[in-house]
Amino acid sequence: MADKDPIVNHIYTADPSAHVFNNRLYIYPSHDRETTIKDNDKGDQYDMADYHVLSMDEVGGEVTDHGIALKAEDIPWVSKQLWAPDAATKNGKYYLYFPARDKDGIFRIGVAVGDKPEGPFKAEKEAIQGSFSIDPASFVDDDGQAYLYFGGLWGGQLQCYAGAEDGSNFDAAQLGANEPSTGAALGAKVAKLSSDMLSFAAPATDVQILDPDTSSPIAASDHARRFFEAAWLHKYKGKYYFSYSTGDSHYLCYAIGESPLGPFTYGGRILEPVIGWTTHHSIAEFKERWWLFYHDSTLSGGRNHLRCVKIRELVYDEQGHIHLKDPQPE
Ligand code: FUB
Repeated sequence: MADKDPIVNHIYTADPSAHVFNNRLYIYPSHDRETTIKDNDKGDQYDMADYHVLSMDEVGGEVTDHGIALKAEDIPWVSKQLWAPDAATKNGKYYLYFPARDKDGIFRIGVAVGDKPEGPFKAEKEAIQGSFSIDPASFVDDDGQAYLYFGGLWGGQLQCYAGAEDGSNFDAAQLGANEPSTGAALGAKVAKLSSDMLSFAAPATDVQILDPDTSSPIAASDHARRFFEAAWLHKYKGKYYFSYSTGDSHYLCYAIGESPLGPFTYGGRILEPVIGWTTHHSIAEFKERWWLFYHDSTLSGGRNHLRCVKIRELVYDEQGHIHLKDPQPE
C-alpha cells in the first residue's frame, strides 16, 4: 500500500480517529453511505447510520474491518446522522464518543461503552449532559485526566451557541446560518471528562487559538486559519497540539499550547486541500513514528459524502513544527 491509497475500499470511510491500544493501531472512522440527498451547508448528505472499527498491526499492513460496532437504531436518543466518532480507554473499558442529531434535530454527543477496542459498544440512554455540536475528540493526559474536544460550524451548529461556552444558550434562529463575520472566531469547545468517562466534570470552555504575531484570538474573517471543525489533541515533547479543519478554506492546521485547555498559538498547516469538500484527521504515534490519518473523496471520484481514509507520515522539525514527511504527492 502506498501511503496515499485508501486503507480500505470495500466501504466508504471518513473522519479517522486513530489510537494505539494493546500495541495495535485502531481507527474509528465515520462510515459513509450512499444517499439521494443533495449537498447543502447543513451537511444533510452525510447521512451515516452505523460505525465500523478498523485495525492493523502496522501501517501499510492488512486492515481488519471488525464490522458494525454501534448502529443508530440502537441509540435511544438519536434520530439520524452518526458523524465523526472517537474512542478512549480507561479502567479496562473502551468508550466510543459520537455526535448525532437528537429527536429535535439538534446535534449532541453521546458515549457508548465496550469491553474491547473494536466494540461492540452499548450506548448510554441519553446524550452527554451539557454536550452540543459535533466532532468529539478525546485526549487522556499523562496524569489520567481525560478531556473531550468538540464543535463544528454551519451544519455542526456551533454558531447556534455564540456568546456562551457551555451550550446553555441554543439559538434556533442560527440553525441555517453560517457564522459571525466580525470579531474573534468561534472556538472549539473542551470539557474535562468525569473519572467514569461518561459525563462532563465541568461545563465546556472555549478553545482559544492565538495569532503568533499579535497574541490576539484568530479573527472570524480569517477563514484560512480559524477553527471550523474536526478538533484533535495530541502531545509531543510535553507540548499540547490542537489541530483542526478550516472548513470552507479546506486546510488542516495546528496550534501549540502549554495546557490541554489552551490557549494555543497558531503553528501552521499540516495538509493542503484534498479532493472533496471536507477534510478531517487525527494524529498518533505508532511504532515510534508519527502518522496523519485523514480522508479525501478519491475513492468515489470526488463525491463529497463518499470518502476514504488514508495515512501519511509526519515529522517534526527542531522547533516542534509539523511537516508531512513526503511533500504533497498530488
Ligand atoms: O462526516 C461528517 C462531517 O464531515 C464531520 O463531522 C465533519 O468533520 C466533516 O468531516
